Amino acid sequence: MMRTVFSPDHSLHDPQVEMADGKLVPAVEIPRRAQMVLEAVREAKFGDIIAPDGLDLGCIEQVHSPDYVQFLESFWQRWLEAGRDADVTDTFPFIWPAQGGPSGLRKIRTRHLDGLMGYYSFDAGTPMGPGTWAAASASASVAQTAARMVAGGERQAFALCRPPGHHAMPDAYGGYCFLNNAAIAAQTLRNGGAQKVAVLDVDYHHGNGTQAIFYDRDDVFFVSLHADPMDEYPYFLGHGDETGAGAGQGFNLNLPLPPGTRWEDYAQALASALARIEAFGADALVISLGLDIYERDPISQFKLTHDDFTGLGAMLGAANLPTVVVFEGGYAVDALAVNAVNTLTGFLDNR
Ligand code: SP5
Ligand code: ZN
Repeated sequence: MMRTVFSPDHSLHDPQVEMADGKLVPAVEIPRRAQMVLEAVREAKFGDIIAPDGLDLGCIEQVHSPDYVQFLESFWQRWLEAGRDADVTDTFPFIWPAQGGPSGLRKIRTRHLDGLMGYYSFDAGTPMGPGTWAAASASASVAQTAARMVAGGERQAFALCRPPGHHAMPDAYGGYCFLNNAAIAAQTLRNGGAQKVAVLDVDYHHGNGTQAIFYDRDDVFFVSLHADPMDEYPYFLGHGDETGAGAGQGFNLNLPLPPGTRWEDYAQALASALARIEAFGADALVISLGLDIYERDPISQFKLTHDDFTGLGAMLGAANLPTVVVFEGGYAVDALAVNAVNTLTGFLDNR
């Protein structure tokens, strides 16, 4: 049995276009993604589908800066107050503080909205619109509710989050992510009594936000399998030599894999990730479940088949830890249903 937490408010984040390859192209992180997964888990009868409880803002501010959260919450009002077009569906930052130079990086919170958008973002590929905060905060509350269920004794729960979260930094959005749902789930488990939490990220892209949030902490072990950032987004984090800092030294593990990776090699890396999590002695597990490792994902280059997701779920279930599964990426929309159901079926069959 596995209950699913879901909020229909995800559909309030409804991007139409995104910037990619020098063009405005149809957005891929769209409401239909969550609808497909919802219908699939309903038909699979894994367990009840329940609504989230209210948002615990205090917990969110344990992983994101309060001023960033305030920026997200007030963004659309600021957009309108700045006299911008109220009919715009998608906004994009276009200027960032430069990284280098003799005086180093100056991050300044400007009065002007364009400066603020650059201050609180790290890419131009993440449309933000009028309903983004409503959807992102609902998505975070979905993660919190699922984590509270597991902290309260349920063996596993599925947080059907949208928008996704694992790229969201302590104080910056990007990669279609605004609030880091997996980090919020891990923090909720910590607040609920778990001493050691592992976050295992199997999305195609490195979970740069989750890594950054926990990089100097030894109570949350972040482990990620992803396309080598030498070849793939998010490029600037996710390399194998990033192992944590300060008290967190040794509590970050990146396992970059080449684009084109198939299940056989993927499963081998996953086995070593799970062995490291076992050695860590986690009390609970958060899985960042990106279904963009699928062979026909439109923006990704791993080669997992429908059947491979059953094997993925089986290996995750066999870790035999209290687990919050958090939905992340996956853009082959019509394949999300079978890939999600196969993963969760494999998981539940191996508990
Ligand atoms: C949560 C998640 O999976 N976020 C992914 C964000 C990826 N953003 C960058 C996508 C760039 C895609 N370029 C594809 C080129 C195909 N012509
Ligand atoms: Zn991804």
